[in-house]
Amino acid sequence: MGPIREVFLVSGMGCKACVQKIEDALGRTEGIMDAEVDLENKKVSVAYESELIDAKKIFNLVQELGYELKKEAS
Ligand SMILES: [Cu+2]
Repeated sequence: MGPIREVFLVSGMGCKACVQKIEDALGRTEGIMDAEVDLENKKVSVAYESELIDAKKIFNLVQELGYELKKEAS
């Protein structure tokens, strides 16, 4: 299986420094190929290898930074 891309809602972000913090932390994490934060819409798009990392770990990681992730309502 290749990487999957998922979009999550992020709460608690206020500025570009928040965006940078989240993108840096996710970008350094094994299994995550790419993370792009959309500050205006409070979303983060994450491409990850599901064999190496799962959504729960990504949630925890972002929570440790002081933000809250949620699954996007579909
Ligand atoms: Cu900020």
